[in-house]
Amino acid sequence: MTTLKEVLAKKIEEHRKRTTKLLVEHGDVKISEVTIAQAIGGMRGVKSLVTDISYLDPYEGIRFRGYTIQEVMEKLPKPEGKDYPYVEGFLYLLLTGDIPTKEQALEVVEDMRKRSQVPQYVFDMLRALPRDSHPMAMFSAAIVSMQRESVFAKAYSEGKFNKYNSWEYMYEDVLNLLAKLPQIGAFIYRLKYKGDTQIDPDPNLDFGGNFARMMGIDPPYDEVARMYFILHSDHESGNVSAHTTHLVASALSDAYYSLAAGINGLAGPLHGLANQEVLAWIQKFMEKFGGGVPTEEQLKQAVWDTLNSGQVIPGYGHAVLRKTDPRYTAQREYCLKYLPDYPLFQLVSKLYDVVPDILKQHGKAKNPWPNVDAQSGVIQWYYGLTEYDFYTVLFGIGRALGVLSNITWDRALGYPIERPKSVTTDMLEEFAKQA
Ligand code: NMX
Ligand code: MLT
Repeated sequence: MTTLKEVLAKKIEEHRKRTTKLLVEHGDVKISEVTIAQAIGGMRGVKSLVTDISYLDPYEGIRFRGYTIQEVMEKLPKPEGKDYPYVEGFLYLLLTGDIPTKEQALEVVEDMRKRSQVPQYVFDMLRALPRDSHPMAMFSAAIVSMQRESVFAKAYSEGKFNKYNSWEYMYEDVLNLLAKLPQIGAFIYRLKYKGDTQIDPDPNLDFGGNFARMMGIDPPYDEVARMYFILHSDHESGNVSAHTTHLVASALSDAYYSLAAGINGLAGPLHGLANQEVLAWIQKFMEKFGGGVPTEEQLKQAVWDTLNSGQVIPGYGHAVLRKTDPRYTAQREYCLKYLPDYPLFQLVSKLYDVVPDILKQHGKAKNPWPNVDAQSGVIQWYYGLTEYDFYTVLFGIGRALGVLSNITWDRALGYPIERPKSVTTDMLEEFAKQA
């Protein structure tokens, strides 16, 4: 057994007692009430999910297992000579809550390397899809096509499965699946945009390093990959991709079905696809203004034109956050260090100067500040990844780390099938009369 699995098993044993005590001794304590506005309005603010993998404070932003982004980047072990941590060490943190030593992180690197072989039928299936399929549809199809590999589904069908050991089968699926995602993502990229020129992985490289290699993009893109996957990994449990993955897994669907469902949610323009939308929107400006950086006045006009045509400003606003997303700030800091004079970065910075005030004047968005998607495409574009249809696949590889850690814990703690209650409009009207 690896150190990661052993440590996780101990943590699960301890944690089960806390969950049981809460249920048995304090199960009636209220943590939330639901209004009509919340029932109609996307359940905003209703506290009805539990996760310890990450927590989102509206003003501070995300913490992973209690650590801020800066702390994660500082404390986790890093490959020799690199500034950003091993993604594998970050996975150790998400699953266990502990910062691994370099040896422990390297053990996960080795374990994932052994699990990383993508079945040939996945490549064949992807090649058979129409070449104009969206990369997110291809990514989702690749994940679900591997469902036949699920050890969780096999154990269930063989009757080996019980409430206490099911997490171990989920853990195996989760590691097997995660280990393959960089190659699947890079394969889709090179199939779709680089004339089907697959680049093989290098067994000596880590998750981020290998992804950069298989994409065919030189260092420091390996650093960008590590940073990007970590930043996009988790955003507590209520966002569409995390919630969907958890919901589907609650039916005891395996990790392949569950992640594919979450990825399908991430593909929506109000969620992960917003990073592609930001670049598409910015490119339109650039073309309109002859390719140069537009003036502040021109930008203001373009933002108002977008709002007046009934569209949202991509990369701005958030359902929970009420300040600038620290994931935006982390990527902005990268840009300030490595590409401060890059025109696209300057344009994104100018947008940061003008959009919040305009959104405040517009008066609709509860949060006028930028989210993670407003900044991420710029860095990709700078390193030559200009095919912005692909950007949400990058988000998806990162998001898999968080949502798959979550469903491992869902099984460990024996969470039941998720099934909230719905009411009719007549009933809401009746509640309103009685209030
Ligand atoms: N531009 C214009 N209008 C906006 C924006 C924006 N960026 N954000 C919110 N609004 C509008 C929203 O459409 C709604 O209008 P209406 O009452 O006409 O339906 C009103 O403001 C109130 O919405 P909020 O309560 O502030 O936001 P909500 O929680 O419903 O939605 C988002 C959150 C993120 C879906 C929304 O802010 C948005 O559409 N942003 C742009 C898309 C985006 O950047 N998505 C990425 C989110 C992060 N991610 O990576 O997933
Ligand atoms: C996310 O990373 O999932 C997004 O910021 C959306 C959210 O948290 O609702």
